[in-house]
Amino acid sequence: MSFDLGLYIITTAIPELGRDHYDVAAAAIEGGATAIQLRIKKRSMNEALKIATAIHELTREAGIPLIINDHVGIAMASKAEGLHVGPDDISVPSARRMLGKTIMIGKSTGKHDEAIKAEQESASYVGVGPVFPTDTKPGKRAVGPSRLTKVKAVVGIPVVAIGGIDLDNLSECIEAGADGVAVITAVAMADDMVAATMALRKQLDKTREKLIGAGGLKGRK
Ligand code: TZP
Ligand code: MG
Repeated sequence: MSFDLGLYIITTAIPELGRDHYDVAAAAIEGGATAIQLRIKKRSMNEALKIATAIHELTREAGIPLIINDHVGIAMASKAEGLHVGPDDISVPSARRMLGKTIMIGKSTGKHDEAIKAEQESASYVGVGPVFPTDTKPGKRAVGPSRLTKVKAVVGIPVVAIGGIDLDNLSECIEAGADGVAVITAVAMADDMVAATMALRKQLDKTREKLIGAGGLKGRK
């Protein structure tokens, strides 16, 4: 099955705003997210699985994929549609052996050679970033939208831009070659998370239409 990773919203908990992963996921789905990632860091596996299961009900109903960050066991137990791993997590080949052929496995990459390797190792998509500076990954150097163009030129799998993406720079990422954008802060910290997601979705659709009109969406996943 192929999924649209165009507006890929990543959950987080913002206790000071009374928001937990479920609230972010629910609002993002209502606003038109095309994929949800559960990025849960400081919870017991038991609690994480409960949250994954609850969010999975929502994503299933919406017909969009749930992707689990880091935890292969939770991806397996929740029967999520995807797993996302970074350089310090389980390798793509090991995750693929455990989860099977059909699940989506995403890999965070910085440079184009890492993206090529990820595709060779059976990754389903690559996350590229941080594209712009972001407080979510403090101290990590931004690679800029030109990196998206470079990676897109050398892989056949979808390229998802991540890091500091908001309404003002989303189009730049898509125009540079990204198939989609992954967003935390611009949704989770918004006054109105549903409205913020809707605005991002509208901008994504508008940019895609413009590129299709210009013949520039060929080969996008
Ligand atoms: N990986 C690279 S940048 C990033 C991750 C998880 C953070 C993206 O979050 P934000 O808040 O949308 O910049
Ligand atoms: Mg990770």
